[in-house]
Amino acid sequence: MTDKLDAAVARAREMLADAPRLAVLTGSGISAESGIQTFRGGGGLWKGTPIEDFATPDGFDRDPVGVWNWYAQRRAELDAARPNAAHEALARLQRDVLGRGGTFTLATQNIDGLHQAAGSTDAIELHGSMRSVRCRDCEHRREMPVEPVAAVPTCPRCGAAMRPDVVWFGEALPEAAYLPAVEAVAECSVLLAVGTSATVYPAAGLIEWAIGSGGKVIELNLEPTPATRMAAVALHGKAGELLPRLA
Ligand code: BV8
Ligand code: ZN
Repeated sequence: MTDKLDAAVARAREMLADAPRLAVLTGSGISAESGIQTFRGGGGLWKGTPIEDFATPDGFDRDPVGVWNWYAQRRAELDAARPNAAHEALARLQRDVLGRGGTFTLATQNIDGLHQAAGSTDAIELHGSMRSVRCRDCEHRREMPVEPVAAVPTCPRCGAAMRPDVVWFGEALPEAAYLPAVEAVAECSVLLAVGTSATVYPAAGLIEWAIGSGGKVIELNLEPTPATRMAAVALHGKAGELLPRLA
């Protein structure tokens, strides 16, 4: 570790040690060391198609089996994946903060369920999860892992196509997830942003919201992002190495 990084880790530890209200926002980077591909890591493309075209309602309508099986493949990656030291450190941090009477809110953009597997409780899944599927048209939802199909299942209630229960580009985040996340960052004393490129809204907007509400931001990422300029402390390195030093 460089002295600069050591000093930044020490400052971040101080900020976390007495933060009465802690909010955490994670992105795909926190799962990279579990072997899960980040969007950017995959070059932001899938079959040569930009994610923004593929992970959309139109993308699904154009190629329902293709999109469904893209999620099935990503879910299959999870069978081999385990939470890494970063997920485990956040679960410890939650217990420590709650143990000293503070408040702790974890909002993730990830759909891999690794925070829950590491012991984090009440994790807010801003972009949904791969544990359930829902009807493309009506409210019908079913807890079932997304597995490969030759044809996507149809809704038993209205006959429309079922789809992964995730938030695609151009879709609003579920209020049940977004509102508690907004509330947490509006009240937080510190927001810890880990492994997110801070480019996808409205999730990325939570960082600005924390600043606007007087919260301080600690960013942990391999590289600078648009959020770095807002951070009181920016830690550049791997989440699996740095987070255990903070918690
Ligand atoms: C909405 C789905 C409106 C599940 C995801 C122009 C045209 C069209 C749309 C827009 C536009 N401009 C803005 C928009 C809105 C759009 C948007 O923000 N686009 C961006 C690309 C500009 N947002 C939306 O469409 C949102 N909806 O706006 O709806 C609306 C409103 C009201 C009513 C109706 C409609 C919906 C956004 C949600 C999209 N779904 N996921 C899934 O398939 O996973 S987003 C998806 O990509 C991920 O969830 C992730 O959040 C995002 C970014 O991917 P990555 O960059 O890979 O991941 P991440 O950001 O986490 O970056 C990885 C980081 O980790 C990197 O910085 C890397 O350095 C770091 N890292 C890597 N390894 C490590 C590490 N750090 C530490 N340690 C390591 N080891
Ligand atoms: Zn239906």
